[in-house]
Amino acid sequence: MDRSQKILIGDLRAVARLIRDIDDGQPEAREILKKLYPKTGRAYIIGITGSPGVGKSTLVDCMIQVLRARGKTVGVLAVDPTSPFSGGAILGDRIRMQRHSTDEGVFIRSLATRGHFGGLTASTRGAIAVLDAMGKDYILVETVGVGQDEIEIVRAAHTTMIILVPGMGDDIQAIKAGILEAGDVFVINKCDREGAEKTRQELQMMIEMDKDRKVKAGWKPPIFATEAIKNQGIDALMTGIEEHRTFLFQKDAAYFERFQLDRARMELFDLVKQDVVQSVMENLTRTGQWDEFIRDLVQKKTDPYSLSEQIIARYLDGCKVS
Ligand SMILES: Nc1nc2c(ncn2[C@@H]2O[C@H](COP(=O)(O)OP(=O)(O)OP(=O)(O)O)[C@@H](O)[C@H]2O)c(=O)[nH]1
Ligand SMILES: [Mg+2]
Repeated sequence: MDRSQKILIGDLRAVARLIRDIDDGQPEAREILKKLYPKTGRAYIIGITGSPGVGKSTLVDCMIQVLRARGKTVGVLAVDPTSPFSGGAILGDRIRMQRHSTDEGVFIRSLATRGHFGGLTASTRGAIAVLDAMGKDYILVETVGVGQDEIEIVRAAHTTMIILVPGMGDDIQAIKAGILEAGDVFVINKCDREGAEKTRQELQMMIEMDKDRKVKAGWKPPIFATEAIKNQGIDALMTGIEEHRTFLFQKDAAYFERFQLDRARMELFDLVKQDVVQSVMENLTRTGQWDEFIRDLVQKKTDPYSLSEQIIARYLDGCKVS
C-alpha cells in the first residue's frame, strides 16, 4: 500500500507523517497531495480566527464536543506561524483539547511551517486536503490573528468565524479593512466580561454598513455571544454555522458554482504565487545574485523595476511585465 492509499483508509501514523512532511516542505509530500487531490471535497471546512488569547482553542474544543455528539468526525488544525517550534500556544491548544485526544473520531494537529518561503497558505491547504481525504466530516482550522495572512488562510474555508472579546473597540476598527468581509459568522467570546453588549452593537453597526458581496448575495453575518470556558452559547453558534452551510449549498446553483470557482481560483493563484516566488528566490540566492542586486540598489546602480523585469525575463520565459 503506498502512502496516499494509507491516508485514504485513515491510517493515523501515515496522516501524522504526511502533515509533518507538508509542514517541513518535503518534496515527496507534494507528490502524495497530487494523488489525494481528486479524493478531496467532502469535508466541511470551518476557519476560526481572532487575536491571540480570545478563546479560539476553547471554542474549538466546545465545537468538537457538539459535532461528536452528532456523530460527526472532526479534524483540527491549529496554524501558528508565530511559534516556529512547538511553543507555548500550541502546547496550550493540545492541553485545552486533550479530552478529545483519545477519541478516534478526532484528529488534532498543529502547523508551524518551518523553513520555507511564505508557504503557510499552501501548507494549510495541503493539511486540510489530508484530513479531507482521510474522511473527516468537519475540519476546524484555527489561525491566530486578524491580518492579511489569516484572510489568505481562511479562504480555504466554507464558513469563516471571526472571534472577538468585549472591550476590543480598537480591534474592531483594525479589522475593518479586509477581514470583516471574510467573516461569515462572528463570535463575541468571554461574554462574562464587561462591555459585551457594546462590542456587539459596534460590530452590528459595521456589518450593517458593509456593502460587500456576501451581504448583497443575501447572507447577513450573524453575531453570537459565547462564554467558551462554561460551554455557553455553543448550540446557537453551531446552528448559525449550519445555517450558513445551508445557505451556501442551497441558495441557488449559480451562487454555489461561483463560490466553488472562486475557491479553486484562489487555490491555484496562491500556489502559483508561492511556487514562482520560491523557485526564483531559491535560484537567485543560491547563485549569490540576490545579494548583488541588493548592493546595486543601495548604490543606485540600477532600480528595482528594471531588476524585477530582468528577473522575469530570465526565469519566466515568455512572460512580460506590462
Ligand atoms: N473569562 C473567560 N475566559 C475564557 C473564555 N474562553 C476562554 N477563556 C480563557 O482565555 C484564555 C485563552 O484561551 P484560548 O482558547 O487558548 O485562546 P486562543 O484564542 O486559542 O489563544 P491563542 O491560540 O494563544 O491565540 C484561556 O485562559 C481560557 O481559559 C470565556 O468565555 N471567558
Ligand atoms: Mg489557540
